[in-house]
Amino acid sequence: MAILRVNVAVNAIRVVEKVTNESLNQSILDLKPQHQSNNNNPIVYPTRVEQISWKPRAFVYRGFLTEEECEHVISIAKSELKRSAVADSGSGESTVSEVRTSSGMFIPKGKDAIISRIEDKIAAWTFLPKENGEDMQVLRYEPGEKYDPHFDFFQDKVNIVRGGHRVATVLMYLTDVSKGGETVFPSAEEDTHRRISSIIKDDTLSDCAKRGTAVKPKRGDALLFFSFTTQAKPDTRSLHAGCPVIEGEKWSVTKWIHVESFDKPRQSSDNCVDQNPRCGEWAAYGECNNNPIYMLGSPDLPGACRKSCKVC
Ligand SMILES: O=C(O)CCC(=O)C(=O)O
Repeated sequence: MAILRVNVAVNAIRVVEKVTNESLNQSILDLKPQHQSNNNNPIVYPTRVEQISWKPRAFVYRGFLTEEECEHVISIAKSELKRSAVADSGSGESTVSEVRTSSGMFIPKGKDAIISRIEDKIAAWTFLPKENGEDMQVLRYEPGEKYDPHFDFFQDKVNIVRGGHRVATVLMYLTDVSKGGETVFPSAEEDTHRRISSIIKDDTLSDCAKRGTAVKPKRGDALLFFSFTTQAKPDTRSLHAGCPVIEGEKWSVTKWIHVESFDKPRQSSDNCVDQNPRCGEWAAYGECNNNPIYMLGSPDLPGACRKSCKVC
């Protein structure tokens, strides 16, 4: 009798173990990375993000894009590539230059469901509104092609009219590159330990990449960096370059994100109207004095609440 009771108890434990293991397996399955939840809201996984620098603020998200998304972006761009251009720092005009020798094209925002999904994912990761982003730019670099060190914030007054400055950049790698093609930040504040250990760990880095904090292109990975400091000043440490590709081909896609909506053009500065319905309330709280750049504007850009701040 006693043996029977023990057997019953052992079997009961086995049943509990089986149920527990099955539900554990089930919950592990549920935790497997998915890029899209069932209700179409994008999911981002903070644990896949590594901070690579604090000055400038730069982060890499491993496996941000799926294989399907990488292939889709390349297939849209392939037949439409043209030689890349740069913005002239005085006039803001787009000009072809030896500084940047890749080919590229722009994909209109929300072109199809996959592009929209990528844009939703970028907004969810960066916490920056989708409407502040430009159309994505696809780039292809063949061996020898590169983008010399430059800033993503504008130095001219023309390009900031729409959406204000570019505050952040998300650069997504669509292919691995056998050699070269790294994105490098030559002025990043040195974390010597990290720099040395990454060079020792990775002797495949090109000489160009060894001149700063570098990210090696890996299909699906995304690099986010900010061109402004936390004090809202252009961050000169955000200087960055696309190192020459030495072997293979590099495909990437860039999303530049502005401080304000890129979709809704700002009213002209002659127009004395508030840009936000809450301007009156903010002005009453003293925001015209406390937050003058946003409320009143700067020499480059009119503020959003000029009417309520009584400066027009
Ligand atoms: O290709 C790269 O790694 C850099 C690209 C870049 O700097 C840009 O598109 O602004």
